Amino acid sequence: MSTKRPKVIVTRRLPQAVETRMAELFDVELNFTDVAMDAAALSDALARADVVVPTVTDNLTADVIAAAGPRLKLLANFGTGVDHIDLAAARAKDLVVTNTPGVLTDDTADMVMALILGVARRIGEGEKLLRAGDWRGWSPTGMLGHRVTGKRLGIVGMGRIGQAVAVRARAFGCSIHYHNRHRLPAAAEAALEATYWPTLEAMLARVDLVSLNCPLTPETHHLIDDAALRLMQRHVYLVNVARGGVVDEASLVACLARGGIAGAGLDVFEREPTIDAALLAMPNVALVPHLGSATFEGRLDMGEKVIANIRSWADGHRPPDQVLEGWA
Ligand code: 8YV
Repeated sequence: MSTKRPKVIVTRRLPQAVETRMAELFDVELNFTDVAMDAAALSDALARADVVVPTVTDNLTADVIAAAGPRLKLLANFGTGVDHIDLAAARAKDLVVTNTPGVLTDDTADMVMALILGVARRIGEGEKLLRAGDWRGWSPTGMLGHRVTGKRLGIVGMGRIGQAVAVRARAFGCSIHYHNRHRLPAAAEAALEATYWPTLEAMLARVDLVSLNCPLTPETHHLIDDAALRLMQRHVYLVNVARGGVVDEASLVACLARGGIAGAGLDVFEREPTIDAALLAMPNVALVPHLGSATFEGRLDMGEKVIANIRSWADGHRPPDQVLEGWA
């Protein structure tokens, strides 16, 4: 057992109920300012705690982790993606890393559908028009979008979230295509009537909608680059709820500007919270600020998972959501 009442430092504000429960269970230090920690603040946290609870806004680089204090044993991430944590450095320090998979699957998949519909049916554009007081009334040719029913959806990354997107998209009448490192078991593929594409390139050239649902790893960094974008057909809508770094944003902007694809729905960006000015100006791009898992229910569930991970670690067990080598 590492310690009975571990010193836990939480880097951002969490839902009240989660913070209250943490205060009951742990010697917890909360961040009431909710200001994201810079490298110095993170280093200080890693120097003093047994457990740090980071989020996607904490850049836990190799240097920051290498300088962690001897007390630090666990990085209990509040979130599923751990691309902001240098896992090799964590391993070298014998740190356990945990995340919160499963509980944000449905919310994130819902956001994919919202963005597909948002960009294809021009919801943001329409709302902007109304709010600006510029709507002159219905017209037969006004603000036409594209039908989602019947389209071929290409899912890149067929894990939990990718499969949840497939379930939803089927209900909207889309046919499901996917590319993944591993092919799904035959039964899962049959249930989704999904077509597996061993190569991403071949799939990108054949689909109407693309949804990115893979984690960001060295292998998926800029997976959607200029060459990949040039394979897509001009009527394609690209949706990214994964990580900004999966897409080469500069190439995406250039592609949209030349009409290489019809539009994009983006929840994540390469340099959050900075958004490329060109994207902000494009009417055919639906933009939301990393809201994929942003539901009250989801955040409570994520907090529960973080607590369960810390508790089982403190009790000397392997935490249920330990991120193992080759996590992605
Ligand atoms: C979270 C996410 O809000 O869990 C993830 O990987 O991308 C988001 O939905 C965020 O990561 C919390 O740290």
